[in-house]
Amino acid sequence: MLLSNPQRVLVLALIFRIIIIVFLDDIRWSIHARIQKHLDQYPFISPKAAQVGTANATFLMLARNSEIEDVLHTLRQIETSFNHRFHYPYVFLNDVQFTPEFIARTTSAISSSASYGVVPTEHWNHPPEIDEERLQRGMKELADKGVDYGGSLPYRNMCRFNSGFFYRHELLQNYRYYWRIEPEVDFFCQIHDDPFQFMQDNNKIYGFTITLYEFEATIPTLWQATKEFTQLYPELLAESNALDFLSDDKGATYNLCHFWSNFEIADMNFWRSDTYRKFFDFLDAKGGFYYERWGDAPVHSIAAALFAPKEQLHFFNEIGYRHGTLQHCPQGEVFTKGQCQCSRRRNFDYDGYSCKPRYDRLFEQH
Ligand SMILES: Nc1nc2c(ncn2[C@@H]2O[C@H](COP(=O)(O)OP(=O)(O)OP(=O)(O)O)[C@@H](O)[C@H]2O)c(=O)[nH]1
Ligand SMILES: *[C@@H]1O[C@H](CO)[C@@H](O)[C@H](O)[C@H]1NC(C)=O
Ligand SMILES: [Mg+2]
Repeated sequence: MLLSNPQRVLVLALIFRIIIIVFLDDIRWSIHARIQKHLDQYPFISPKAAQVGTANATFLMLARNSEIEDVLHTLRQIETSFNHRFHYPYVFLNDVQFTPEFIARTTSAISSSASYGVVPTEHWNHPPEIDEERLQRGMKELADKGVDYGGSLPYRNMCRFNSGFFYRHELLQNYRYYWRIEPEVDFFCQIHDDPFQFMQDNNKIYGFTITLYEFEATIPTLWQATKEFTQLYPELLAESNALDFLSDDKGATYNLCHFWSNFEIADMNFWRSDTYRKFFDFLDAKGGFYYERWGDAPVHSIAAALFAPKEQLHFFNEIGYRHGTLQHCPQGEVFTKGQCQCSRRRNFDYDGYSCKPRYDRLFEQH
């Protein structure tokens, strides 16, 4: 024996310690690797995002409690394609209180924070000036024609709210840009560049992905009301406006083209402007949101096309998007860069019912 008893104990203790350190380190590394793998699989919970969006912006969804499954579908789509990298907040609005279940499940589905609000009744229900009898007649007429939601009062409330009130909600006061999303929509591509930042950097006020014709039966007098308004306030028309997108005869008649508003990335300061406030109040006083069934899509589109220069509108080609049966699927390099999952053959851009050719022509003249 070279070592005495106490020395042997010391050496053994040292060896033991080395083993423990190496072993523990091993365990530490393996735990670390497992966490990393977990984070890679579920980028939503990654604490160190490569990028974080810094624009003054939020997602906005109006939804009913009963739509929870379709809402979750949309949230997974938007998180996977974009927001797990940018972490923009969400605002959820409803005409009644959201249930604890709706709040818990949506909060769990997102990588950022959310706030939940109720729409004030005076922003939702029809104003007292509306003639009850005429309203009932209007609803019956449209329902008899078989028009979608023709006989629905809640749908009319929703369209009027989305036209003239959402941007006044207290939960939206801290934001300038919003991205409107709806239950049960798809986002097909990886959105690498921040669309909000793009809006801000390029002074855009309205962005869209799909444009099409409106059902004339829902807006028989909307264009007449618009013409009355612009004759009253000709100075509000933007100099290089997009009238040719809305009309094929210099404004005499409306060609029914509009941006599909279930997707919108837009600047609320445009809706908050005196010009738009005047326009909305003028339309609202006509009662067409109720006696007819004016949609927020044609109302927003007409305003954006007439009261802003056409350079402030934007087609978001890189955002592959589906709502219902219509979808925009990027073509060519944009499809590849975005790793898009849509079928390139299913693309509405140049379908017979699309207004995209008219939009393109706005920027081709001279
Ligand atoms: N809270 C609430 N949300 C509503 C109501 N009606 C519509 N919405 C929401 O408003 C948006 C548009 O309504 P939809 O019923 O999808 O109407 P649409 O997109 O024109 O028609 P679809 O093709 O059927 O989807 C969706 O986000 C709905 O969740 C309502 O009465 N209450
Ligand atoms: C964001 O925009 C809103 C509306 O324009 C504005 O009131 C608010 O001050 C802005 N916030 C920041 C941080 O710029
Ligand atoms: Mg919808």
